[in-house]
Amino acid sequence: MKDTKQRWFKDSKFGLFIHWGLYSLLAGEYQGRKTEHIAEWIMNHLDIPVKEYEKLAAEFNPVHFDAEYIVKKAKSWGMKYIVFTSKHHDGFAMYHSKCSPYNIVDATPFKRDVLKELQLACEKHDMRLGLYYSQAQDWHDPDGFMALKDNSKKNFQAYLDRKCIPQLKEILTGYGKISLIWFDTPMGTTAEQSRNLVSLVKSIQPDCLVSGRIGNDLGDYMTTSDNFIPLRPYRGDWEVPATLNDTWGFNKDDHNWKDPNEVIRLLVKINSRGGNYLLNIGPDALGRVPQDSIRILDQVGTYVNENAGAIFGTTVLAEPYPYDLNWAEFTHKPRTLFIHVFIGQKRVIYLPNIGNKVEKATLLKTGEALSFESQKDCEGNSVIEVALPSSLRQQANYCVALGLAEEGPVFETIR
Ligand code: FHN
Repeated sequence: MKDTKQRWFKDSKFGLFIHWGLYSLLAGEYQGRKTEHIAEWIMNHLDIPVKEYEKLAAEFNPVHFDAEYIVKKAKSWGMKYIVFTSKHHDGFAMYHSKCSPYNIVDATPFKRDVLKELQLACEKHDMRLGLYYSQAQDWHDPDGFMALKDNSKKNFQAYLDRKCIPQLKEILTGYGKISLIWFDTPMGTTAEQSRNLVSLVKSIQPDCLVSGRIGNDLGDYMTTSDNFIPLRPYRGDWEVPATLNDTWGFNKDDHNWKDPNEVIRLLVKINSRGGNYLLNIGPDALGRVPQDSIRILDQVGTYVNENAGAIFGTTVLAEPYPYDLNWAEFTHKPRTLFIHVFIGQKRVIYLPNIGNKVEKATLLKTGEALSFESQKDCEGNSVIEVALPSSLRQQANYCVALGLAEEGPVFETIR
């Protein structure tokens, strides 16, 4: 079990991942060939030579990038931290790096340090900033790893010394307080190398967290597989990195957007099992956030804001509800059980095996008291039945709070 020992991470529940880089310019297609994979991997999957890929920098001019817009949006969606790709696997620094000219200020006509802009916007709006840094894969450096290719001749330590470590020092010293370094795909990183990177981070910013993807089990918290949610509650600190469609970097052909209702449900499911949901946006070549992402997240944000009390500050239940429901998820605070209802057309909420005395029931977003009955069913199980007002019958996505008499177990086991 991993434990960051940091309250902010445990309490965050919801964060914004931003994948943005030169690959956003290609948007999933290079010289008439389309990638079938995640768009930020296009250089690797389509075998674009380094010298050719480098030329993209001269075209990268994202004049619509607006850090403050993004930060304010994230805030309005109820997100508590942002993780931005300071350097992805393609090796291109999205900040003004002094140790590699292959960066957004020196190599593009845009010449703006977008990380600095993001830092200032985060500070202004009281948003935590984390930085993704691809420590092992670097497809631009001859000694950086490249998945799916032969790495046997590479001197990985030389790459670490020449680029990775100096760049980490830059992002940890030049951009204010960094709450998290989001390492990724450790591949052949040795335990000693992972340890050294962790020590480096902590020596510069002792409170900065390190993601589970540093490798060798040295992260401060557990990072799940992309878009995968643990089946059971996990008591340590953890996070699910997730997409809104099927790519991280912008792909003009990927319209497989998740339904906002599904995203709400995933958020609550992750939170109820004790994790944070780090949900991605992939701005395009001009720095615009796809309208579909905004549309989905605006709806999710409405749910989060209306039901913030059932999301933030919640703790994992000692025992999950003993039945598998397709219409609800539960979160919990001492003496309160929150029932998040995801389908409409319900007349009552009927739940067997609530093993704690229910003292009151309220509709969370309005505070309206709801009438309820506690009884025993024919099998002797405790049952709670909450009457829903007719105004709710056409609605999905609302939360009912049950006030409980005791701090003890919430549910009865099935007999
Ligand atoms: O290869 C990366 C991928 O491009 C993306 O950054 C995700 C985010 O979790 N991490 C890696 C794959 O797991």
